[in-house]
Amino acid sequence: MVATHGRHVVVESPDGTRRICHPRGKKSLAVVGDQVLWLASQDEGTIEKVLPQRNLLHRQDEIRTKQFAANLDQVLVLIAARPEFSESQLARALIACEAAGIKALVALNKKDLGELFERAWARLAPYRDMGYAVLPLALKDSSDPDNAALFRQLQGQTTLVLGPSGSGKSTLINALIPGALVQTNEISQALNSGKHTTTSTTWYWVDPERTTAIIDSPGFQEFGLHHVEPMQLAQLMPDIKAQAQDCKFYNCTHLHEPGCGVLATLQLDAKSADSPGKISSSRYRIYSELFEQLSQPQRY
Ligand SMILES: Nc1nc2c(ncn2[C@@H]2O[C@H](COP(=O)(O)OP(=O)(O)OP(=O)(O)O)[C@@H](O)[C@H]2O)c(=O)[nH]1
Ligand SMILES: [Mg+2]
Ligand SMILES: [Zn+2]
Repeated sequence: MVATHGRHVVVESPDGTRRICHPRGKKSLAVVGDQVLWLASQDEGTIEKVLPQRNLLHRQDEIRTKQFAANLDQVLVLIAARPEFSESQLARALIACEAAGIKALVALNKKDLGELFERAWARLAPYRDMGYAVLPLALKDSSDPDNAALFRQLQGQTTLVLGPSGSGKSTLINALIPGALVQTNEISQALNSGKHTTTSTTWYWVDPERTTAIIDSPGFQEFGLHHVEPMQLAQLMPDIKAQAQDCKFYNCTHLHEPGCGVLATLQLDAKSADSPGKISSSRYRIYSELFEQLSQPQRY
């Protein structure tokens, strides 16, 4: 399954030919990356069966839109120096990847924006420290060696590109596949007008041998994590997880308990400004806010 357009989808056969298919009932609702069995009906087709998935990434946001992709090798969370990224949304995307058991890397685009870039890069320090690959990017400058470093990480993999609107996801597809001609959003001309913004998730082959795949997706504003249990959360945040090993209670929420390894680390950090390998105040705030949110009864 290589694309979704509302109710119908595009399916690619092993020989590379593509055709429009319609799901047959709820059970055959497929997402990009799914392997499906389909039956021809004239020049279109119906999806008869979705084969078992190796993994599935999903989110649910306030307006209830779900986006999915399945059978991924990795997720690239692409953010940029402008628009300024929300750390909370970045953290949520990474938590969703951990929950789905999918490797994630982070790239910060628009290196040409000088001080804005430097500031954004500094905000990513906790993510480097907790073990994520965080790569600089300059997609506007095709000769920049940092781009080549990222492209190497994509080789031979199936990668879903996730990120807020305007970070350069479609620009990345165009840089990797010169013939793709994906429409990109020129924010300078049409700020927030939604012009040429990506509206559907689409699979692209990077090489003619079809060994490297990259999946473009619409930008997200909200990254809902309704499927994560609050007590699961600490295990999905590597920096919190590392300190939670020391908690006195096995069911510690890391919010108020005595003998909590996470709270102890925060107190230490407050005294010595940059003790490495610890938990930043913004990360802990994100943890506690998310814990609270996920503990509320579902609003929908
Ligand atoms: N300054 C600068 N601008 C860039 C760079 N890379 C991409 N852009 C611009 O950023 C804008 C948004 O790029 P897109 O590729 O459309 O962003 P997107 O992530 O696909 O956005 P959505 O489809 O809305 O989710 C465009 O105007 C690009 O030309 C860069 O390295 N530097
Ligand atoms: Mg796009
Ligand atoms: Zn604790």
